[in-house]
Amino acid sequence: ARLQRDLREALQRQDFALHYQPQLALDGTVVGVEALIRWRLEGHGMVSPMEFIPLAEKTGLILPLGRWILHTACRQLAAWARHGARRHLTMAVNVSAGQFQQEDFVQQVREALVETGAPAHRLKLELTESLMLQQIEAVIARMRELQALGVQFSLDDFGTGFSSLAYLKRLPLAQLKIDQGFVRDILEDHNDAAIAQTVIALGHSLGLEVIAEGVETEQHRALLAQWGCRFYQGYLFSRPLPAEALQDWLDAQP
Ligand code: G
Ligand code: G
Ligand code: MN
Ligand code: NA
Repeated sequence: ARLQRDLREALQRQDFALHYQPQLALDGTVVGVEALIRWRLEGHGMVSPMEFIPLAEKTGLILPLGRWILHTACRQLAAWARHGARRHLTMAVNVSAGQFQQEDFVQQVREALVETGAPAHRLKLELTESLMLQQIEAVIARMRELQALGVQFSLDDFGTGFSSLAYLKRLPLAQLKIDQGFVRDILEDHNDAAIAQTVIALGHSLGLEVIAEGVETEQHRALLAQWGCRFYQGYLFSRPLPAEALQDWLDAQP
């Protein structure tokens, strides 16, 4: 109840920030970023989105919050589109199941794109497997509506859900994201190594891009590269950064 009130107040004050974590291709070029929401609550420190996103969904506050996230990410994307050297960068935005299922979600995305002038084809929505536990036909229909706008999709945390592989080929996805839980232990754990290799092969055989998240060391990157993974995200390259720090980080790239 306390946190709920704090969340409501934080929304009014727009006390949130988006941080951006770089995503890199095999050759080290930056291809885009993932937007990750941050909330600093006075007298408490950072509150994890794993804590307040579910609360926001339960209370309906996800509506205005989700709108803010989309607009803020799209505003940044639009700024890059006008900036010669950064015009190719993509913006990945996490969308929780409850958010995706709001009746006016497609309209929210359309508005964010129109109002900011962001290029739709550089916006990538990260969906989770939990969404696939819902009415799959309705989910696919909605994805197609968004796809018609030009928006792309990544399946986040892949391998952690309970869903079957049967839906995978039916979803209009551009990308699979190997969950960091599998990436973390690939150097020591044969099972996780096998899973990571399988996800890479599976994604590619379905014509999807595969990105590994949670890449923390050069050994991890090299092993994933050996298995054919072409996109990377993780502390090895950069933590999620505030917009200003990200600009500096991008400027410092070769
Ligand atoms: O960045 P961090 O590790 O704190 O994120 C924790 C979890 O919160 C991740 O699962 C991430 O997908 C989720 N998350 C982060 N930012 C957002 C956001 O803007 N919207 C939604 N729906 N989830 C987010
Ligand atoms: O669930 P999702 O993939 O959206 O959340 C990504 C989360 O992983 C974010 O909270 C982000 O801060 C975190 N993260 C990003 N890179 C790394 C990494 O290299 N190591 C670890 N442990 N966490 C990471
Ligand atoms: Mn994500
Ligand atoms: Na993930």
